[in-house]
Amino acid sequence: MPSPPAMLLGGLLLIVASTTVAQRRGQEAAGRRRAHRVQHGQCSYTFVLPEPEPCPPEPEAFGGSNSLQRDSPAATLNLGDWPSQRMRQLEKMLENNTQWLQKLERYIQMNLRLELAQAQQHMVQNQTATMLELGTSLLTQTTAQTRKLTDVEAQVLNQTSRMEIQLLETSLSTNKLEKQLLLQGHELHRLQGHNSALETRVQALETQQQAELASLRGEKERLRRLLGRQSGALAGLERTLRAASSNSSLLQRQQHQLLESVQRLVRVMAQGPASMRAADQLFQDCAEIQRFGANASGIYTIHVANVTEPRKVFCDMEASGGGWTLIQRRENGSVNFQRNWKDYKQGFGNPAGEHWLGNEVVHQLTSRATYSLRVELQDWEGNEAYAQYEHFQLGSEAQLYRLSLSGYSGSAGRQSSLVLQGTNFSTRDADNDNCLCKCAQMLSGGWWFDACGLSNLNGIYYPARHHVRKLNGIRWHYFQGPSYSLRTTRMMVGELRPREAKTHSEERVLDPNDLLQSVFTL
Ligand SMILES: *[C@@H]1O[C@H](CO)[C@@H](O)[C@H](O)[C@H]1NC(C)=O
Ligand SMILES: *[C@@H]1O[C@H](CO)[C@@H](O)[C@H](O)[C@H]1NC(C)=O
Ligand SMILES: *[C@@H]1O[C@H](CO)[C@@H](O)[C@H](O)[C@H]1NC(C)=O
Ligand SMILES: *[C@@H]1O[C@H](CO)[C@@H](O)[C@H](O)[C@H]1NC(C)=O
Ligand SMILES: *[C@@H]1O[C@H](CO)[C@@H](O)[C@H](O)[C@H]1NC(C)=O
Ligand SMILES: *[C@@H]1O[C@H](CO)[C@@H](O)[C@H](O)[C@H]1NC(C)=O
Ligand SMILES: *[C@@H]1O[C@H](CO)[C@@H](O)[C@H](O)[C@H]1NC(C)=O
Ligand SMILES: *[C@@H]1O[C@H](CO)[C@@H](O)[C@H](O)[C@H]1NC(C)=O
Ligand SMILES: [Ca+2]
Repeated sequence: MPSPPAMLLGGLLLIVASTTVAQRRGQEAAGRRRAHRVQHGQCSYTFVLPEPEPCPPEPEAFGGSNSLQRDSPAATLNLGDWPSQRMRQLEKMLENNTQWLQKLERYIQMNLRLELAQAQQHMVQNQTATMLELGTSLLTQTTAQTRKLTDVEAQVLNQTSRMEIQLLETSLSTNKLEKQLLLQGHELHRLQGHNSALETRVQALETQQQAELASLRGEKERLRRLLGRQSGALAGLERTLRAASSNSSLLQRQQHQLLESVQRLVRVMAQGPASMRAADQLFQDCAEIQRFGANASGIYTIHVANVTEPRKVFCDMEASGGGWTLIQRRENGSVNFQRNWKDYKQGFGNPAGEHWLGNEVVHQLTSRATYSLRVELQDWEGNEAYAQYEHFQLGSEAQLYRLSLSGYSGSAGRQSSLVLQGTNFSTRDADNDNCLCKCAQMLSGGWWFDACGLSNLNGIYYPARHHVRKLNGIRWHYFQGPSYSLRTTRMMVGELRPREAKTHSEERVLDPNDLLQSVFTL
């Protein structure tokens, strides 16, 4: 690429060249020319300049070919008149031109050389600079590339190292696993060995156990037989035990009774030798109880011989010396006395109130000892009377509870209102009287009816103001007549004693009644 000074130089040369061409044409017309050659580097320039010789003017050709040449010579031409003058003029002009040209040439030559050298230097410098620039840019690019490359390399290295590390790790873990595998294999081998040893041991044990089992079975069989024998023995023992326990309950009862007896004995001992005899047996009647020490009227328990059940009775400890066992009482009509044979046999009512003790008990009682009978009566006017029989005895049921009385005394009439001997007992369902009729059904209750007799203390209880003219009421003929129904009656058995007997009983040391009662009711 040509530098600007070089181009300027080129342009100048072109002008010179064209000028030279125009002059040469003119010179050719004249006839002579001169060639100048300029060598610049590889390029060589040839200048063809006309020789400074006088030549006839050729206005048309001259003026039309070159403007630069037309300026001055044209004017001179217009003024010229002739050839000599003109020639000289032209010569001068030519000379001037030539000089000018020479000067120019020199100048150009000088300038050209300088410019060329400068251009050359510039170009070299520029090229060097560009080269340098290129070099630097290349260098920078190279360095950038190198940096990138190093980065990539580093990354690759990093990855490679990472992979290597991973590989290492995996190889390590693989190694470890291999080792573990090996160890486990060893362990397995060991265990297998152990196992086989154990198996043999187990087999040995099994055989041993089987042997033991067999022996145990034998033992078990033996034991079973033994067990059978023993259970038999046990059953026998159980039977004996049961019998023994029943015996023991029996013993307990006996012990209880013994204890009672002991308690009683202790009390008797405290009272002295007089009552020792009474403690030996259970009390048969109120007289015994009174002799034992009780002096208060009330309910006590008696045990009558040949009568299985103990009986509760009311004991009157005051009337006529006390010790009386009540066998009958009427007082307010609270108990029904219209009953059959069986009821009169067994007894009924409440010992504390109205009641009939029972023919059987009275029979048993009066069969074992001598008894007196005391009958107490009260009418509705408040009068009291009594009838006493020194001996009183009742036959058995087979004897129809036949009545035996003797030794009458009392305030209820000069005579007894009861037939003294041989009167049988009758109820509405047992007609044992001496009448063709049935006295029990006619006169109500159960009694020793004759035909039908002068008394019936088991008749219908009539309240106040209804008690007169009642044949089936509570009657005692020699007290209030044949049709007067009494208010209260009591029949009781005991022993008649003279008045002195009471002082004898007062000498005794007596226990509190409630304590005694609790003992007797056991
Ligand atoms: C040399 O290079 C500079 C810039 O680098 C430019 O301006 C100048 O024209 C150049 N000269 C030549 C002779 O190429
Ligand atoms: C030559 O040219 C110079 C100027 O370039 C001028 O002054 C001088 O008069 C000229 N001489 C002739 C003879 O034309
Ligand atoms: C690899 O490069 C990661 C980030 O990409 C870096 O954390 C790690 O330290 C490098 N490893 C090495 C070995 O240079
Ligand atoms: C139970 O006692 C009676 C006597 O009370 C006796 O004969 C009998 O052998 C006793 N029974 C046993 C199993 O001891
Ligand atoms: C009452 O018992 C005695 C024995 O204690 C006996 O001899 C008698 O026959 C019995 N009487 C009756 C009526 O059972
Ligand atoms: C009869 O007398 C008894 C004992 O005294 C008593 O319990 C009962 O309530 C009396 N009955 C009548 C109806 O008065
Ligand atoms: C009482 O009954 C007996 C029979 O047990 C009889 O022989 C006797 O005659 C009767 N007495 C009277 C007074 O009827
Ligand atoms: C009964 O005996 C007690 C003493 O134990 C005596 O105080 C009381 O008066 C007696 N009662 C009768 C009715 O005898
Ligand atoms: Ca009859």
